[in-house]
Amino acid sequence: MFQWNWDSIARECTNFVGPAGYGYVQVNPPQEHIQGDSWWTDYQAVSYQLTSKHGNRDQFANMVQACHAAGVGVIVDTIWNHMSGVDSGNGYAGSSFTKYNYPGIYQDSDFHACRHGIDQWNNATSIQTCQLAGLADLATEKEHVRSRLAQYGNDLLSLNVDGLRIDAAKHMAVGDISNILSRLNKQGKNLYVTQEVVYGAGQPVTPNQYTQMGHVQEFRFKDALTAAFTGSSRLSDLQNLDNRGWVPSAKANVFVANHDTERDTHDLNYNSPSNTYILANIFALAHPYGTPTVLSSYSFSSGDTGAPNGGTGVCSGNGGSNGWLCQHRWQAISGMVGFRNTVGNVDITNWTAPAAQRIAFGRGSLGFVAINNEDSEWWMKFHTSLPDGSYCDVISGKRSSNGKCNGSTITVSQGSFTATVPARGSIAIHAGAKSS
Ligand code: LAG
Ligand code: CA
Repeated sequence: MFQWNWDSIARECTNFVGPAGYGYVQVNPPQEHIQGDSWWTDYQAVSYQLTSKHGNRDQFANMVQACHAAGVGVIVDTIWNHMSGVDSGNGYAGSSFTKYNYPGIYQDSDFHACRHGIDQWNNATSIQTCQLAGLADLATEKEHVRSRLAQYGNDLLSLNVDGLRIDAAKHMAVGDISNILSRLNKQGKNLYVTQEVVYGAGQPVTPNQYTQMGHVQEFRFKDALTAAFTGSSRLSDLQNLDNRGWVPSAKANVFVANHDTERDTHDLNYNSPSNTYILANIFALAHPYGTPTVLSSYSFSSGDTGAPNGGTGVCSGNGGSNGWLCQHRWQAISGMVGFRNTVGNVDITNWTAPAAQRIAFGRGSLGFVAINNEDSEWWMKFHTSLPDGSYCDVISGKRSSNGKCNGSTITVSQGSFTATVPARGSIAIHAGAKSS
């Protein structure tokens, strides 16, 4: 829920995120940050007071409670690698600071001696002890730093958060992250950890090195989807993703876009032509590889611009307004959340790819999806293990409370069905959305 404020996330958990079946919401960094209108002030930490442009400590705690009441966990974007990049100022809550000196928290000696940007991407020491984007790099091997970062983590846990997205994990040594995590008072809680380790060809710090601590974000999945949906590689080659040297499926956190990549013209985002962004999200939610994250964000013309509407997210029906996109509500995406919750981790069955940009597959007897990334309709007889019956296509609509589909209805008979998959479109059916 990129740049949504705490009060509006609380409402959205109740109104949509919980009922739709999402497991967690991921929220932006809640700690005090530098002042400014752009969204990325979030990533320049100044203190660990939970006062940020997204809300205060009480609002944060209230959000966690509301999301829990709706059956949704809260994952916090957690900055352990660095503090601010700007030289001095007052933070959002008023704390005064200079770069390398955050009164009562850190002093100069708590930062790595490398005082310039990362300049050797073939050298782990440069990647992990120099400055990512010029941000003061914490000496995460030091006792004081580790204990202060763990104290922050424990404060979040005391407010009942359920998971951490470890920002810039690649820029911290594995031993530093595991040490800090070992200090957290989990009290029996199964804390979800996902680490941001951007794969870079030939680099010495790799996503696979981080799997012992939790999930790792597998950016090669996003790269492969971007290549396939833009036609520079074949969608039909994406059946098996477990044999490519990527993070093992059980450790991979995958996505089509995050808040950084949606600002990169080489990647897919909500403006991508030919419905490719939606089709790629359908694929990510349908394919068993990894644990998917759906980005919900706002439209922008400049990459720096902060959230619209004062950070209060606004959605209704299957979309958003006031600048908010509300991707999590888009029919195809929320429909596929239901699909994924129904199929669980059942393997792919009945894979068929009659053309490079046309694929269809089942998930055993629980679901079936077809994706047509061509500009013409695809009519086909599909073989499926779904039991005979009528199913709601969850891409074009929902199953209403009266059991009818408000999109198209697909009838499976004796292990097959015929359907027309729209140009640059998809159909998906599953055992949790049968029509009566
Ligand atoms: C991340 N993951 O490792 C975040 O996902 C990413 O959004 C963060 O960068 C980055 N690491 C640091 O936490 C964002 C913006 C940067 C921005 C940075 C700090 O993408 O553009 O840098 O947050 O606010 C900005 C300026 C830079 C400047 C820097 C330091 O854009 O030009 O050097 O601030 O003052
Ligand atoms: Ca570092």
